[in-house]
Formats: sequence, C-alpha cells, structure tokens
Amino acid sequence: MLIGFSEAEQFLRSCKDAVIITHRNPDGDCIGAGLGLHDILSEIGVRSRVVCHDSFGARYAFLTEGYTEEDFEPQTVIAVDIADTQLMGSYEEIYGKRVQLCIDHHESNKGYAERTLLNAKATAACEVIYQLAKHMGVEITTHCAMCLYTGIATDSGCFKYSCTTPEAHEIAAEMMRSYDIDFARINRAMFDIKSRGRIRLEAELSSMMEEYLDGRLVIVAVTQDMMKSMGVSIDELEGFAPITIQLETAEVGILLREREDGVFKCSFRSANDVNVSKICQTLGGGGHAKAAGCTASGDLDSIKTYLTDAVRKALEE
Ligand SMILES: [Mn+2]
Repeated sequence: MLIGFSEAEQFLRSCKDAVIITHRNPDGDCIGAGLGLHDILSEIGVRSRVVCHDSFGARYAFLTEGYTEEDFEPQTVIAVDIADTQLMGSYEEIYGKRVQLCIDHHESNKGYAERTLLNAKATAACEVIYQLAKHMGVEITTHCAMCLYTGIATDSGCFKYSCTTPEAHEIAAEMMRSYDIDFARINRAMFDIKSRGRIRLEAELSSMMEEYLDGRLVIVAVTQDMMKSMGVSIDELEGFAPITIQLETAEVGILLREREDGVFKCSFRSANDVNVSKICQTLGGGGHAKAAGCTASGDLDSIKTYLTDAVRKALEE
C-alpha cells in the first residue's frame, strides 16, 4: 500500500526496535538513507540497526564512524532504497516477506512492503528521508546532513545526471548552508578516489570495450578471475558503469560484473532516450530510465547475445 508522509510518521513514532535493510552492493544512497534514518529514529527514541548483505567498505568510513550496532531482536522491519526484495541478498529470506515500511524512490518498486513511502520523482532515497524528517519536524543532525548529502550526490552522479531535480540542489544547498559538512571531501571520496587496482582496471577495460549494434551498445564484462588478477573487489567496481556510455555512438552501455556465485550483475546506462529500466524489467530487474540493472546467469557469450537482443528490441521501438 502506498502511503504518505503523515502515515509514515505515525508508523515510525509508534514503532520500536527497528532493523533498517539496505540493498546488496551498497552505494552512497542506501547507506546514507539507512544511517540517516537511524539518526532520525534515535531522535524520536526508537532503537535501530542498519543491515546490509555486503559490508559498507572503507570508502564510507566518514559515515559509519561513530555508528555502533546495537544488539536487539527486531520488532520492526524497514527497507530503504530497495525496489525488490531480491536486492536484500541474504536478508531476503529473513525479512523479505515482513517489511512493514519501505522508503524508496524507484519507479519500479515492487510494492512488497506493507506500507511504501515512494517518491518516484526524487533523485535519491535520501531526498525522501529528508522530506520525511522535515515533515516530522525532527532536527537534522550534522551526521544526518552528511548522510543525506552523500545519498543525493551519489544518485545524481554529483548533480549531473538527468534525474537531478531542483529539489536535490535545494536540499544539498541547505545541507551546505546549515551544517559544517565537508562536501568537497565527500565528493572526492564518492567520485574521485580510486584504488591502484581500479585505475589499472579502468585502463584495461577501456581498451576492452565491446561494441554491438553499430556501436550503439557497449558492453564491458568483468569476470571474477579478472577482478582477482587486478586485485579489486566487486564493490570497487561500483560507479564504473557510466564509462560504458562514454563512447560517442553509445545509446546503451552495460557493465557486467561476475559475483562470487557466478551470476552476472548487469548495470545498464542510457546515454539519451532509451529507457533502460523498461529493458531491465523485461529481464527480471528494474531501476531508473537512465540507470537500471538486472542479473543474468549462464555462460558469458550467451549472456551477451541475450542482452544485445533485448537492447536491439528497445532501439527498434
Ligand atoms: Mn537510490
């Protein structure tokens, strides 16, 4: 059931001992939304714990520092930035069927939660968390401001993707104006810093781009073996997908990353008008018009053929 801010507030004010689930392969938005909501809940006297299938990683230390995980048996289950319970990883089995509140901004949200606070126009889940905090009249702490800024900067690609709304700029401006947050450092941590392995990998992968459909589709595939030989982990490849649409003829780009279980995570990007969320929905995934994803299993060559067929259909529409 879709709900509004008042119902979400009512629910949060009457809940206790909440677990906040973030999606696997976490990014700045789900981490920011999870930890930001944790701050808001602390202020209204509700204990919460933020969980994720994967660890948050050193890149997010500026957000996780000072966060201590409390031990309690959860009475309340909340999901943030999660369109589909599959994205919960190992937490799907434990909590997937009993999510009481989902706070999200994905148009493709499956409606798996008892209550869904959805703003499909929002740039980031953090934008929805901000609106909720404002609605509730809860004071936003400096840490919470850092979380919200990080999420909005992440999902807007540092305010340059077409999903960037005026509201995203306004919220970021308010965070800059009202709090002492080092936004330059946040953006450097989110967008500029790369491991040595990542820099080497980028150089290698740039030369390995495969063009399909007369260069309108670019695929870059990274296997577990390649990650091992380059000394990088799958989460260090987060944020790498946009390179697939750097080629001037590219309409759609797909970054394939092999998970440890052999399943490929497919991250789609659209350079112009192709709605990649629609393509991914036909392949069992989802996301946004310009950035979406799905998973695929099987051997790499057949996956490439299957993805190329799906993109060809979309281009012909
Ligand atoms: Mn998001």
